[in-house]
Amino acid sequence: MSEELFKAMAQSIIDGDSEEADRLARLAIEQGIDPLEAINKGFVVGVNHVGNEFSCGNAFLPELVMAGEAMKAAVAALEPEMARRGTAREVLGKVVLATIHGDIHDIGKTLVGTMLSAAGFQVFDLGVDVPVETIVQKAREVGADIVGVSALLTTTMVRQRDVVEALDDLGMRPKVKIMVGGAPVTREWVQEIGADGYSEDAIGAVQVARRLVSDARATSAA
Ligand code: B1M
Repeated sequence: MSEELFKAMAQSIIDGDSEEADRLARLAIEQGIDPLEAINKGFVVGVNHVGNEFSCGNAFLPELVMAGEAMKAAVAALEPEMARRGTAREVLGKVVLATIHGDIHDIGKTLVGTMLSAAGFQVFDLGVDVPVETIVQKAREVGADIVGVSALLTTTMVRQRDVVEALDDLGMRPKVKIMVGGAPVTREWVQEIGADGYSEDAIGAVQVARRLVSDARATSAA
């Protein structure tokens, strides 16, 4: 039963049908399906398909845009349920989160923010296309434990390094930890730029954030 629903979810994204994606997301909640399972086994399968078709030249920008809109509609419908399922209520730490300058992909970043909030982090989501200076200023203003930088393009991923360098130059590290993510980001890239953590998905991002906060507290206590 769920398998059919997951297939329909993927198809709604491929069709760029936001209304259907929203309907199926709400149906999943009614049926007690874990919202993250709906995203990963259903909607993401569709968006990855469209992404692959776009890379091969079989799909074009309008299809990519419509798939993105449908994906956002699905995630927006599932978000309240994801937040409701979060159990930890104490504030685990402060996270300043952004998609880096030049990049307007926000679906994955928003998902990461939702999961971090649900887990008990206080998240300051600065949105998309955010300059390095704005990220750094906000981190200073709120006393962030973690700065999270998302990038979906190989051309914008390089700016994650600028955030690392800016926080280094201002002497804000190692107290402030840096987590990076996004489809092109790899473990090797994280090591190369000297960031503190990385995750391939939103659930992993919560685990990494927990570890980084406990490392930061251990550093300050030493
Ligand atoms: Co864009 N796009 N896009 N796009 N788009 C990609 C990224 C691309 C891989 C498609 C392709 O060619 N196969 C390609 C990049 C190629 C490259 O750089 N190597 C691409 C391109 C080329 C472009 C444009 C340049 C197209 C053009 O204009 N010619 C343009 C760039 C615009 C810009 O940013 N300046 C563009 C535009 C768009 C849309 C606006 C149409 C739309 C975005 C809508 C939106 O976000 N509001 C869009 C979409 C939808 C995609 C794909 C199809 C899907 C992205 C997505 O939402 N995935 C994408 C192909 C793909 O990735 N399959 C593609 C679902 C989401 C849940 O996953 O974002 O990976 P993801 O997030 C995951 C993890 O990465 C991780 O956790 C998330 C949840 O599991 N994660 C983090 C993400 N951030 C994290 C941060 C963390 C930790 C983990 O810590 C801080």
